[in-house]
Amino acid sequence: MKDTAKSFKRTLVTSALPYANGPVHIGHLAGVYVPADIYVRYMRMRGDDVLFIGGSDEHGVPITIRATKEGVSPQDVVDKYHTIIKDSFEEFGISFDVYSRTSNKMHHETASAFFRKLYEDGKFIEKTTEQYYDTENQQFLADRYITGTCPQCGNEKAYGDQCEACGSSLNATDLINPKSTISGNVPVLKETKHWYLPLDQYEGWLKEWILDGHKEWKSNVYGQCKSWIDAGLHPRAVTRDLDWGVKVPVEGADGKVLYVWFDAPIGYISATRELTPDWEKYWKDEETRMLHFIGKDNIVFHCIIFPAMLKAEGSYIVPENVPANEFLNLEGDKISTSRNWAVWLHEYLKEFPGKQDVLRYVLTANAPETKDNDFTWKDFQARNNNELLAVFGNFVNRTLVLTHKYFDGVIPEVGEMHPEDNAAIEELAAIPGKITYSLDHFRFREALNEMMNMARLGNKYLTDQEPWKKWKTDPERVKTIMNISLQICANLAVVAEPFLPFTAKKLAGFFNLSNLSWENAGKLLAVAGESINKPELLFEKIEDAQIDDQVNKLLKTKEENAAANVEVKPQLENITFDDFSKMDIRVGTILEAEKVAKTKKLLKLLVDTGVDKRTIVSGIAEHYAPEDIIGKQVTILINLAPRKIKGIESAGMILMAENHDGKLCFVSPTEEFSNGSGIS
Ligand code: B3M
Ligand code: ZN
Repeated sequence: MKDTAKSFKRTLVTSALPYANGPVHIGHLAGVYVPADIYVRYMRMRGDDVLFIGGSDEHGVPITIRATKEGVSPQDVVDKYHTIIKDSFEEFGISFDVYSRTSNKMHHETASAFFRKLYEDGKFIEKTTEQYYDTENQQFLADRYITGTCPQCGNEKAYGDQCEACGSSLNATDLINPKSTISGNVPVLKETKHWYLPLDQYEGWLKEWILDGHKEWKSNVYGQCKSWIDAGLHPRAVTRDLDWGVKVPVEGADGKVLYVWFDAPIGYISATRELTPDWEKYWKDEETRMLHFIGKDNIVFHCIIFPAMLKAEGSYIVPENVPANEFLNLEGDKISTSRNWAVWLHEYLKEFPGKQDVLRYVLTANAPETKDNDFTWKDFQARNNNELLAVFGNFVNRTLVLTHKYFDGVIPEVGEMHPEDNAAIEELAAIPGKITYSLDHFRFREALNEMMNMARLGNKYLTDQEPWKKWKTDPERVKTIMNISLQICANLAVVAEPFLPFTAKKLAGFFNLSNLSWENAGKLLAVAGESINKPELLFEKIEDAQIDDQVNKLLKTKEENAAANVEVKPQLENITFDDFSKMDIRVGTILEAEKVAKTKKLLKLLVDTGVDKRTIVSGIAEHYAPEDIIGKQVTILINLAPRKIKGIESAGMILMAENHDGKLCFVSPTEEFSNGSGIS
């Protein structure tokens, strides 16, 4: 990779704008905001000129669908979730320089002006085409208002603009078996005019810029771009027939708004404008390095469509890198807002107060950097108890407590250095460079592991040197041991800052260190003769009960989803009364029951039908034990033609109700009835 840090004057970091249609969850955090925040904190510590841009994406169909569902206006929806998202990011320590929103005036103006510029420069194609229309709701069906089968991968739940299963970007008219998500109806085609960005015209430039020029991009990102470009690009509509969004600012566009993926990335520009009058420096100067932190489902928009827009406009820079992540799953299942299968940030903050860094740690240690990964509550607990607490916390605590015990909290002088002391100092000095290397390559897991290696180094050094055994006999030696341990602690305050900012702040407070700078990492920061403050614990044990609560909460969600997902089969074709009266259904009693040998499902029953006593074979062995059903009254279709099942002649059928999960139960009279009673 190029040594980008040197050839640029400043860095603009953008992080995907979350849709304000729900709160933020751990998938968003692990994929986008935690790595972006680590990176920005690291750059700030290096003294680099960096801006960190965030905001809520408040347009698009996800918002209006949510509004309909909650029975409120789209503005109500975005007001509610923007506030929840913004507050929870802040409490979690995501250190945006600005967290804006796309429903504000600045954004509408910026996005409108951008569109107009392209319009006036003749960069769009104006086309009247047939688009899907829901006649019942009298509305065109854009994006998530329409679903159907993806022509690329066969996923039956692809949206009108994108298939989330294979990542393809689609036009609604590409879908097979399209269906309106509003009414469930099959839509009709109706003519409408839209503006298209001819992506095909940018193919050559994109090839050169990405495929030839950015081979250092992460392989998942580069690979997606390549398959897009290789497949051939097509003009893409950038307007929609919807009423929620940025109005299309040209004549003859009543009732039309900008496509959400046209306006949302411009939100990065609007937010920068909102932050500083100097915004153009960050967007229009080749010496700015722009980085987009996003999840994998956003790659095409940030690597192909937005860059083509910026290129078409003409005065903007394009991203230098797009370190997109794969997805984080939760307990083996895809995270989903609509299925409430998530760990929501605002809930986590309430349920684990003061434990921001634990989640930041776990999400980074487990980050889906090169492949999808899984978050489990057990792993969360283990990483806290066995890593943060047992290694990092334990080392710092022992060092500070012993310093207070032996030296009244005053940092002792170093005496004669032993080889193990020199080795520890050398190792300490080498770690920041390794973290730097990993962060410069957007390898956050690796960087975090190096940070933890510093804590491991300290923990091992202290354990091996056993100052508690030497205090009585060799206090001079203990001074050196404690000095070196304190150097490692103070350094942890520096290198932990990007990853665990709350912990780093506490640690720095013990040493009265201020203005932590990356330049100092690896140096001897604890000054002999200075006092350290009273220690407090950095991490606490997370108990099984807390984890059980979280797991139970998820189990409850699973049950609720299962109940809500009960699919009731549609009614069969009508029959006549004559058809019905052909069925002779009677009350009967089970007299004998036994399992049919070598089968899993079958019971052989002897039943008293009132008419006779007969054998019926029934597929209920997985639902009833033979001994439990003797004497049970049931209903029986007695004139079903007899047939042989496993060599046994079965004369009739016991009627059963079947639940959505396949569970069977008898349909019995609610009080004792005489055998042979008819059912009509
Ligand atoms: N709101 C999509 C998403 O949350 C979208 C990102 C916009 S970034 C400009 O996946
Ligand atoms: Zn697909």
